[in-house]
Amino acid sequence: MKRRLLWLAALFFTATTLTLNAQVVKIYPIPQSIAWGSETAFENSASFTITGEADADADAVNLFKKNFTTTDGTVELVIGERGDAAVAAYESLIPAKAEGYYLAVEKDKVVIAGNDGSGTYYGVQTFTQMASQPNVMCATVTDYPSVPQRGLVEGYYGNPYSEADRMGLLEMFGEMKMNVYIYGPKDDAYHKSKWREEYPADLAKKITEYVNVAKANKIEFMWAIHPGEDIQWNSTDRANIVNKLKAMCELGVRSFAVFWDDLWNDDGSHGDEQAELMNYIAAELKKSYPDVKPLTICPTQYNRGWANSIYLPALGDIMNSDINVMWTGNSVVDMINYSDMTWINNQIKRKAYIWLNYPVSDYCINHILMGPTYGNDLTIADMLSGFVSNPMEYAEASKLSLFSIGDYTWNMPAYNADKSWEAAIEYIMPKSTAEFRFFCENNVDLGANTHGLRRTNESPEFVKAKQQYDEKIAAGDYNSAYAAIGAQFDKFVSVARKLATTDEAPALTQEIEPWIKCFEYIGLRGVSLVEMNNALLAENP
Ligand code: 14T
Repeated sequence: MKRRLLWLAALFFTATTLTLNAQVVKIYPIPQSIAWGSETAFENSASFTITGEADADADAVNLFKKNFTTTDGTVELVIGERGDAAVAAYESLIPAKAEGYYLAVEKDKVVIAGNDGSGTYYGVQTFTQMASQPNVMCATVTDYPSVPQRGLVEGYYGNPYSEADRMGLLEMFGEMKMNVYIYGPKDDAYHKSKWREEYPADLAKKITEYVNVAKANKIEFMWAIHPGEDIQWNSTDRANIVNKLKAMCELGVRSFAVFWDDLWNDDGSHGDEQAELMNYIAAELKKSYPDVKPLTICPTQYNRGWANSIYLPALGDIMNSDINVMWTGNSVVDMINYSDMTWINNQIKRKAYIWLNYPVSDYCINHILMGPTYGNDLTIADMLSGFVSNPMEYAEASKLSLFSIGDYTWNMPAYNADKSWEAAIEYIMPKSTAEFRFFCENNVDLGANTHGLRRTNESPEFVKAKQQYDEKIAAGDYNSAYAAIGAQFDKFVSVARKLATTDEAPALTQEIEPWIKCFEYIGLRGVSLVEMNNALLAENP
């Protein structure tokens, strides 16, 4: 293959050392079904001839050509969607599910047959991971997502992402089969405080770029408007909203959300008006842009703790049944369980669209949330219309949790929070994996905070070393007490220095620099403490 992504190679080598055979590549997100053969199909340096290119999804073909050599090929690639002549023989093997695909790797032949264009594209993504080992093994994959919409909502308070941040996330989403990017930065004036106004030309151009890059990666770029702080419930402001969204359509957007969260002047007394406005917007947009997607609403009462008995049922009764309703769970910051889903779906008479407030850190800004993404129920896939994560204002660091959100939402029953976390660490830092893992395991818990979310297993190695220290001190064995804890402090320092100097993820290193520094200082303080003790023991004044 042309571009050998380091993390893929890293995953491969981990797998080989564990299994002592060169066949198993860990694929993320975990496919619904994968059967490995015992034989090599071809070498990953092979070149391909493509059958079906003219009818196949163009983004899928482009991705294949970007990742593999397709001149003078010896291996045949058969590619296309259900209904295309090239894949007619495989039609019955394609899962009849949106974004599903069938992938077969055989002797000198690869078949990638999507149920639709996204399916074909995802088949190419999976094949790219399979071809990360020198000998590409025979295998059959049947795959499709657990949850229809999977991705993020840029909806935190704080610095909106930069263009580079967003492009990096869109690329990762393509690889992780995530299909929605909801754009709603609280500090983008044209989203919230100046919602009536159109973007100036320079910013408008960027929106179009996001739409296009998202499209090429099979992602829906959903643009959100936040009009609630000063909206007047009259026909002028109705028209203002529709006009603004039409202007966004002119920039290429075809998917919209309306956010009514955190209105400190309204706790949900305008439910009927909101619901009717949603229907009105949908009808008006459809007149001019028939291909506009169903709308999404973030309600004012977006969690159970804030819900009265009137607001949500009104939305459920009044709004068109294809309008998605966002929901954060039992409280603002909460993991989602089965009984919550039953409750909310009953209120809104449709499947809720989860807005997970994790790993967002705007309410605990001196922490960075790098632990496993655990606690969401593994049996709720059929109760959801979508599941998106509200991340930290640090895009690169958030990729750790977002990787697991992708894994969880693609194949929910197979999700393992710890394994997914390990794979994400390797994906982000393919070389300094051990060091990055140590940094992450020491940045897990939020500490005391207004929303009450806590994360377990903070700093496990340090906790153990401290326990040894306490035992040794109690036994009067000061030298080995300080040796036990001193090794941990040394590790903090060396890990911090490695992470600060490695060049494998420069954007991440820059983003988390304050935490890396802090990590080093904590270590250095500990080292000084140990040195002081040694001096005392040596009676060195
Ligand atoms: F829209 C919602 F689903 C939502 O969660 N809104 C905000 C969100 O933008 C923010 O990132 C998140 C975490 O802080 O919580 C919501 O914002 C709040 C919630 C509060 F309870 C802001 C202040 C609060 F007191």
